[in-house]
Amino acid sequence: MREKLEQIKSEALSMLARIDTQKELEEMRVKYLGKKGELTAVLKQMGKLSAEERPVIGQLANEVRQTLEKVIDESAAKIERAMLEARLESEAIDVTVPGKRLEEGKRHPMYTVLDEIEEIFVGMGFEILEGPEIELAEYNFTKLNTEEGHPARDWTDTFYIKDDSSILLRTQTSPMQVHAMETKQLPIRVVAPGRVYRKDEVDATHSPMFHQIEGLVIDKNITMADLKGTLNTIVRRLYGENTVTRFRPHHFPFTEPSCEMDVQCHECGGKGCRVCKGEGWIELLGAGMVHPRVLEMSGIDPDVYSGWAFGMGLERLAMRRYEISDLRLIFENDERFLKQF
Ligand code: 2U9
Repeated sequence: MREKLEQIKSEALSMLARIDTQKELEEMRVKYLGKKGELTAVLKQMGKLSAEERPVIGQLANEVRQTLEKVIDESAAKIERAMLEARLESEAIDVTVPGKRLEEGKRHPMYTVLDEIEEIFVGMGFEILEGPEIELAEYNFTKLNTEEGHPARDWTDTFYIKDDSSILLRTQTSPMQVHAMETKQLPIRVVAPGRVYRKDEVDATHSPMFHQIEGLVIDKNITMADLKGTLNTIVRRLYGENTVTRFRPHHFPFTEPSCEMDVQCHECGGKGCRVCKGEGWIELLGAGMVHPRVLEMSGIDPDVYSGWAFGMGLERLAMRRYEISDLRLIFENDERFLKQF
């Protein structure tokens, strides 16, 4: 039995030397020290020993058990340390490696201009309306006093979605104001910015999709003086307090009377130069008093209420503000272009 105990000890120690995982170590502990382990099996046979031998073998067996428990514990600690070190090494972060640069985008210059305009209108009590780009011809044309057969409704100018010309891509944001007239309580003060579509060939000044902002005011006793006063205030906020403006007569189907508003050229002060193409004035927007028939078609009594409206192209406004020479630059979104604003 003494030999058996010595054998267990030396076998266990040499096995331990080759172990380097927690799993193997646990298996080994069960193999030698477990309830059905080799050492326990030896101890179970102690009864067969003589009274003299029993305490001697018992002590030896205890020593073997203590030795094995101690070296197994030590080995467990060693394995744990090694695992921690391996983890620290594999998860190490090199804080000196140069970072990846995240390119930051920029607000598009046209939207910067739109933000500014919206803020001015909101400050004057207007509500901002956004709505569908696909519209009924009824709202895009008919209810804006543009009868069937009107040249603006031509298939060569408008993107129709149905063969019967009943549904289209809006050619102006005006249908939003028609919806406002039909659904909102009076008085109305709204601006409608957004994309519009016209069948234009792409060149330095044309694109089949562009952006507009339109506005509409309807109340009792609204006159051309309100139109001029409000638009002058807006334009002076936009271009500076000393901006000089003029209104010229014009024609639109949905307004009567209609006008266009010019600003005096900031470059030459009205003398005529390259920027204003010798005119001294730069065309800014179209406007007018809402046509009584337009009011009537949306259920508003033109004998009680009147209103004014305006429309302007946002690309042209941004091009003038930032001295952009070609409309295509606005749509290409070339980083080298966008980075400049
Ligand atoms: C309703 C009543 C009237 C909107 C208006 C203009 C004048 C105008 C053009 C400017 C350049 C379009 O982008 S552009 O090509 N627009 O000149 N728009 S008055 O009048 C309305 C709108 C809705 C119910």
